[in-house]
Amino acid sequence: MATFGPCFAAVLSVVSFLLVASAVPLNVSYDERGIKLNGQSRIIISGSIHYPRSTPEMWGDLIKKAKEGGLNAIETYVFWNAHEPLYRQYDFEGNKDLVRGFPVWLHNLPGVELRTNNTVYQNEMKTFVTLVVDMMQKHGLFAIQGGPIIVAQIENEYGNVEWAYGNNGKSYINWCAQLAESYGIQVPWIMCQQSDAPSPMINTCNGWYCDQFSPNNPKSPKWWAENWSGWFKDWGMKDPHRTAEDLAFAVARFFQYGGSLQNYYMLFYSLGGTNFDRTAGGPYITTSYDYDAPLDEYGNLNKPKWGHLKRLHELIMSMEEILTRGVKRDVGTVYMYEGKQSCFLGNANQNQDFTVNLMGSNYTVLAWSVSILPNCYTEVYNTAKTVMVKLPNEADDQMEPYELKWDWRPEQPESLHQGIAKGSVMTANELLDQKTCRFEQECLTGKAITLQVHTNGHIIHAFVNGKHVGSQWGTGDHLEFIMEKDIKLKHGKTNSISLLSVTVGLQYCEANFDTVNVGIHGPVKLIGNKGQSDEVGLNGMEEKVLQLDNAHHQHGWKSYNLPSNRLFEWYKTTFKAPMGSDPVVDLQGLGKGTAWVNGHNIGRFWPSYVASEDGCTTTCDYRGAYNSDKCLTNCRKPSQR
Ligand SMILES: *[C@@H]1O[C@H](CO)[C@@H](O)[C@H](O)[C@H]1NC(C)=O
Ligand SMILES: *[C@@H]1O[C@H](CO)[C@@H](O)[C@H](O)[C@H]1NC(C)=O
Ligand SMILES: *[C@@H]1O[C@H](CO)[C@@H](O)[C@H](O)[C@H]1NC(C)=O
Ligand SMILES: CC(=O)N[C@H]1CO[C@H](CO)[C@@H](O)[C@@H]1O
Repeated sequence: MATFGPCFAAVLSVVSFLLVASAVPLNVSYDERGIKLNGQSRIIISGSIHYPRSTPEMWGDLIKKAKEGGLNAIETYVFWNAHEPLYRQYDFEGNKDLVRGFPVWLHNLPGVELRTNNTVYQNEMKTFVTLVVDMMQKHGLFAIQGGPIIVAQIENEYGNVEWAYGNNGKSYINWCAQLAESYGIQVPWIMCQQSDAPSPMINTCNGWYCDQFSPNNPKSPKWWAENWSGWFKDWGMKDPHRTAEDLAFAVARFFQYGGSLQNYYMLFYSLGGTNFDRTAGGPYITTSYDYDAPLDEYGNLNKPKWGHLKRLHELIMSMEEILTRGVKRDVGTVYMYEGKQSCFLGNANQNQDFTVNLMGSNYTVLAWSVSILPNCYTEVYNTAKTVMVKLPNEADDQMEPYELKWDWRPEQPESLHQGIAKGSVMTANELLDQKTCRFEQECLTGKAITLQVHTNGHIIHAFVNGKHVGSQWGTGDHLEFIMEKDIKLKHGKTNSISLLSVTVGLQYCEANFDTVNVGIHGPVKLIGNKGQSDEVGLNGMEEKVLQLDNAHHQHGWKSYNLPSNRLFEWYKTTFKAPMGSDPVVDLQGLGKGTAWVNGHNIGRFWPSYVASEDGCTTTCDYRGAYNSDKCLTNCRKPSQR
């Protein structure tokens, strides 16, 4: 996964913006050293905040915390799927509960091929990007209009998949560049992970470390669009953890070697880091999108990472003039400007500390660290020397836990036939791509046989004549699997086999990702097929059993004989909101499902799926190149509660 990067972003974002607060018109330009605002070189330290995965009430606090943490810009994607859920039906209000990815209608347009030299696709992309650019312009949001947008991005990490499209890919990227330029919005346009970015598009780096990166055009500045502050988490996987020391090392080295704009991905993934409803970061990615970021899923400071980076940001900012205008000497060690000098001492050896002689004095630079000496004499910061911060006692804030009283009702009272949503039935004589549906096979046979189902994931529940016969699911590494169950059929009678296929996030990344089928792709080994029907959703959702205030939907709930370990049950409870500003729902004890609070779908839960027991560490060495398998914790525990 690491080689492709977090390209779940790739398919979603068409344009991304960096924001700084300003009220007067700003002329944004750049040279090889960096961005210039009204002709003055600036350092930009930015964080990613994605609006659809949070509530607007949280935004102010998050931006404030970003600023307190020493950032001076915010980056966000614009989510095509959220804003155009249906063809030509735009929605720019509130946050939407959509499957992440291009809008599904796009995939269904006749003759379309996504992200390549295809006129059907290009017309749609142009329509949408133009809509967004016009909207920004209308509200005066570009810097030249006195607004906060200083950088825009077109496409995302296309360089990773371009090879698969051959000459058409190249031609597409040139078309993207022309489209971007055609708007004349007077902010620099970037393309991240695009080593052949056509001028004046600025190719930027995404990755764990970007110090050795150089843009393809010598006139482009060195920008780091996605510095991965951690890594995402899969269901059933352990917790990845990137240390504050290593993250600070990567950031300091980037600036040491002449970087001038960098963006944390994610400072805070999507304001709360939560994939609400049926959205997901990609196949099998958890509801939580914490990313081990400096601000955690709930917007709380992730210490000591937060404080350690805040000090670094403030220091880098204080050296802004010398870093953006100074003369560089000794491969990034010394920066000199107007008689002043600043120094960086870096040590990328992961085992040995080095003693460096700088202007007559000896300095010890710890392994895998960078020391910053703003006046070249006094070390004021070293990336490996974190200041430990004692966490406030969270328990003080909390109410005494008390037992909740639950009501329940079954999803399928008699048989699965009646239990599925009736409003959305399709029939076909072949297996369909089941991006979100259930399908059922009717067969006419009379003996005990083995049911064999080949599926592309992610979860299968099998029923024979309305009775559950088994369930199976893939793991993060093996989403495709074959389910085999010995079943008994009724002799001489019509038997029904129902397979409920569940997906946990769709493909987002590889070339032609939209053509990857999801769910049961077959063969389903049974003879005498009489067609199938595909149906979407659950009865309870159709009936809006979740609307607590609707008396009409109160019937059917029981408060006695609470069932556990059973499939297809609805559970509900009412409770007093706990004290404190950030209450958290802990669904430990439940199996797998989706939860609503006051009618809002807060996403999937799956605490019964625990991570395997090996591979965790109790200590974490920050030294050495980070990857997503390093410093894992949470073995034998649910990946998310
Ligand atoms: C913007 O700044 C650049 C670089 O300083 C300069 O070349 C250009 O003329 C300025 N444009 C406007 C419209 O002021
Ligand atoms: C791109 O598409 C256009 C129109 O369909 C076609 O004329 C052109 O040859 C294509 N470019 C490449 C490189 O295949
Ligand atoms: C610095 O270290 C070198 C090598 O160990 C030593 O010869 C020199 O005397 C030291 N200089 C100072 C100022 O301590
Ligand atoms: C995962 C990833 O994209 N890593 C890249 C980080 O940056 C370095 C230097 O530019 C690249 O070589 C890596 O491929």
